[in-house]
Amino acid sequence: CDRHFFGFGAFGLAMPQPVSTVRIVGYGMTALGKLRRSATELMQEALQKALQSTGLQMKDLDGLVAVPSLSHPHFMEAHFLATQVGLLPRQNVRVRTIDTGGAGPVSGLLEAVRMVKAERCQAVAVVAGDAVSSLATADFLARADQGCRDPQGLLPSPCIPNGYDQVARWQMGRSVSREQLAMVSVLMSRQAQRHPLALTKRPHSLEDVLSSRSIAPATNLLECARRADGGAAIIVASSSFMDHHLGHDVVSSKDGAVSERLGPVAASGGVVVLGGGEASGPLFPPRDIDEAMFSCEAAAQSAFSEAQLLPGDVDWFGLYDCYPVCFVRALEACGVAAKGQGGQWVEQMFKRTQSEYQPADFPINTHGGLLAFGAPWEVPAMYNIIEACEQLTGAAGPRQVPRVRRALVYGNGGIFSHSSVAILAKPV
Ligand code: MLC
Repeated sequence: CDRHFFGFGAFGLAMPQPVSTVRIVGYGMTALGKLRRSATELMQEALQKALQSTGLQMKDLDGLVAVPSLSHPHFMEAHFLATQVGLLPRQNVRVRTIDTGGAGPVSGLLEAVRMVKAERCQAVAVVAGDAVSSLATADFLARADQGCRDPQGLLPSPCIPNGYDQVARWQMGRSVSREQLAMVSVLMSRQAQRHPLALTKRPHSLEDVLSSRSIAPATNLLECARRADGGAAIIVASSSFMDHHLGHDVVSSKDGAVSERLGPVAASGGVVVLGGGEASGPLFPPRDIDEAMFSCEAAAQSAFSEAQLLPGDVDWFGLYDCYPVCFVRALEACGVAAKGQGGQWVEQMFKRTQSEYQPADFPINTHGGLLAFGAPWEVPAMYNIIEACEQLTGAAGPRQVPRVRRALVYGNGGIFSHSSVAILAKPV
């Protein structure tokens, strides 16, 4: 019974933790690119890799959250996937589909935490995958436009870039200039150079971005989320379940080298979910844009309040950057930059990272974000979560920011239509 008060105690790794501690204990992801595979295949591969990284098997899961795909949509995506992988039919398994657009992986993480805490699930997978790069452009745009087109037809095709563009032009003159928006893409391309899976293989110059093809009045091609195929998954579990699972594993392991075959997150005791928050906005920008349409501020405030932390307590940020204006607003909403100073903050960082720089100089989106790492529709916030896990467990290699104790991840859905924020920490 004592064991119930110790997280990962059998592994001898951590201090006593209350039984209710919920952790991300593993993750997995596929390659990114034009993969010519279905979204379901990508989800399955990511799920298998996530399970492997925890030493768990499919039979150990009793919960699954999935976000839907654009390329291969299914009625009740989570039920479809759970049936495909043999998780269903089985007693006492709960699965649900969450559609908050690009916020989905963070909403899914928060839902998985609730499933462990309130529904007594022991291990819940959160899975996302999509193949939007393998769709022909016309097909992709027909599907993407359908989701966000406003009934009055104010949003021309491509609706998503045009929707963000309307907000970008509204924001210009308030806290950001046209050049500062373009600098966000340059910054992400610089960060991507340190991640082996990132799609953008060489840094952009400001001129590259400003002279790339115009997609909307103040949005060029290199300022659009970089379309990709890919899948990613995380496993969320209670510390007492993992303690039991790993304890058994240690006993049954012949060579005792359990940690060698586990991923860095499971081997280091998991990443604790300290708090989260969500808030919503309209599906497309209203005719008269004002602050009321944005929701990241409220989501971040809820997350900070639940975690009982302030922005200065966070060492690494994974901020959604589908378009530069989303990133600039996130800087201000999450307290990295003061209100109205987002553009200036970007410009300072642009100058600071012009020559050789350390990950600690710019501890945000160290993988390159949606603009440069890759953006398989609703998957990319999962990359923010995975990068946060790597930073918190010291597994980020050349991207490692020293001494990361707490990380904030933000997912944004639609055209500022939903915000989900989670604050994660390494166990103490
Ligand atoms: C595209 N390219 C990039 C890039 N974007 N390269 C570097 N950085 C970027 N950010 C490259 C492509 O890989 C390709 O290279 C070439 O530029 C042309 O891009 P394309 O996509 O093939 O062009 P096209 O078919 O003409 O379509 C252009 C487009 C489309 C702008 C209409 O790319 C698009 O809609 N992108 C945005 C996707 C999007 O909005 N996602 C959702 C974000 S909102 P090569 O070598 O193959 O020629 C969100 C919230 C939510 O995230 O809820 O989902």
